[in-house]
Amino acid sequence: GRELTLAAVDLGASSGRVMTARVGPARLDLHEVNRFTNRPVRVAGTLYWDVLALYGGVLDGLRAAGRDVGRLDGVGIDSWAVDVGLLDADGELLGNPVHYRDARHATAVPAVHAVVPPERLYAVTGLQHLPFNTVFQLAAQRGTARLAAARTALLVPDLLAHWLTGAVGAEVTNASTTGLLDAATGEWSHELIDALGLPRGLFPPLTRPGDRLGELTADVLADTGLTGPVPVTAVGSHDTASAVVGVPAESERFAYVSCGTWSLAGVELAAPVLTEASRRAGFTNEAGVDGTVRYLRNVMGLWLLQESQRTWRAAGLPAGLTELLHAAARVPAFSAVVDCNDPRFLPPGDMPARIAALCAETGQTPPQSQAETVRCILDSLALAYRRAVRQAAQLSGQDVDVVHLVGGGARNALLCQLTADACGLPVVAGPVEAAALGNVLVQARAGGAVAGGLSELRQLLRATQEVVRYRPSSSSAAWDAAEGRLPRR
Ligand code: LFR
Repeated sequence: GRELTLAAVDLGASSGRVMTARVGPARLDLHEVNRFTNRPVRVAGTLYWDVLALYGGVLDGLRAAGRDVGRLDGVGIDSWAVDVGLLDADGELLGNPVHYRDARHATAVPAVHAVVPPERLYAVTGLQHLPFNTVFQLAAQRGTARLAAARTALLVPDLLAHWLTGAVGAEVTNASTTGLLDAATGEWSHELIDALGLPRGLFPPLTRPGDRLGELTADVLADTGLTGPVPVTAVGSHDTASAVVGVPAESERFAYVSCGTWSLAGVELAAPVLTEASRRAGFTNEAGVDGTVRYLRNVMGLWLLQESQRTWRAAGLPAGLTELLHAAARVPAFSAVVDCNDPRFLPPGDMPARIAALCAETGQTPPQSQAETVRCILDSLALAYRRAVRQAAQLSGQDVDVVHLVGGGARNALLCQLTADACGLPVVAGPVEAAALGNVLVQARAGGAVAGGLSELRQLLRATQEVVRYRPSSSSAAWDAAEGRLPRR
């Protein structure tokens, strides 16, 4: 294969980035060309994504990529899941996409469950219940002028790809997070769409990672200074799907924690697990690249830490991550632990206060200092990873002998060590940019620069990316005892 120069657009909940990569049979170099803040905006009580600012950041990134590398052989886009932009009959965007942390989505849960019981939703979609799944978001908008005017619903990466190319589609890894995709057929579920009174036409034809979506339009080429044609290729457009491609696993016996604002902890499977036990345990069967299943659970993740830092900064307290982690390492372990997935942690707000309240409720002494709060968050995250990894293995029958921790959290040495200790397994930390790497690998394969399945792509990762290994140290009895303090799940 020849070498290609590719751009990955990777949008996270707190920042977006455009990276360029040179990829060939023995080469995978990634380089950041633009990073921009993703700042949600509350307007009249609703929390929105500022999607035009994000698109502006993408164009700036493509322009910078053109300046850096001359020409691009392709572009791929991934972002967080579930949220959609609605287009009207003229193809105009009907307002900004609403943020999944907006409280209104959850109000539709009882109405949806009255029409399709949770057991049936799970049997069809295999999707974990999250109160903001697209199915609830759309149900919450029933009767609004906006939904009545909507002709096409586009997930965020599909919306950006539409603006870049004109193409309309729904990439399947991300579509699998809507709660409207049939896990058995891999197609939109007309049973659910009809039962909920949604127009079938809202949901565009599915595309798959590796499909050529189109080319940058003449406008975009002029605006970015790039020379055409530049193909836009479907990747695992759900960031977690790309991050799982980016796990440098050696064998199949691995678990992963994709650790960013959210932590997604689980295993990779060949077929979904749709049992009642799995539903009750809150495991999801999201579509992965190459027909794999991402069997995982959402853990509230570094959000707890990010929002704590924001709260402290607003109060005029120092909140630098390095200093906080340093201080937290000196706090005794397990002084207090919380259930990270308590629904009260979902909306933005004062996390230190919420954590203290939860500790008090469970009869523990609430953390007092910033260091104690950070320690409580990290111990609690490690406990949540331990639960998710063990239960994923147990419910799926997949053996696990190593945990790969990828994403920004891989830089957090204390969290990585605690995860190794909690799981009683070695942790391989990195790459930090797993999602962008998974994004360019899928493009590179579609473009003929690399060949093979996920294991060959991962071999290239192992040959080119740095990782850090952590061995489990502390006794598992301490973690068993800490786990006993949490409510059962
Ligand atoms: C991670 C992620 C999760 C999804 C959440 C909300 O960035 O994509 O997988 O559950 O964001 O979309």
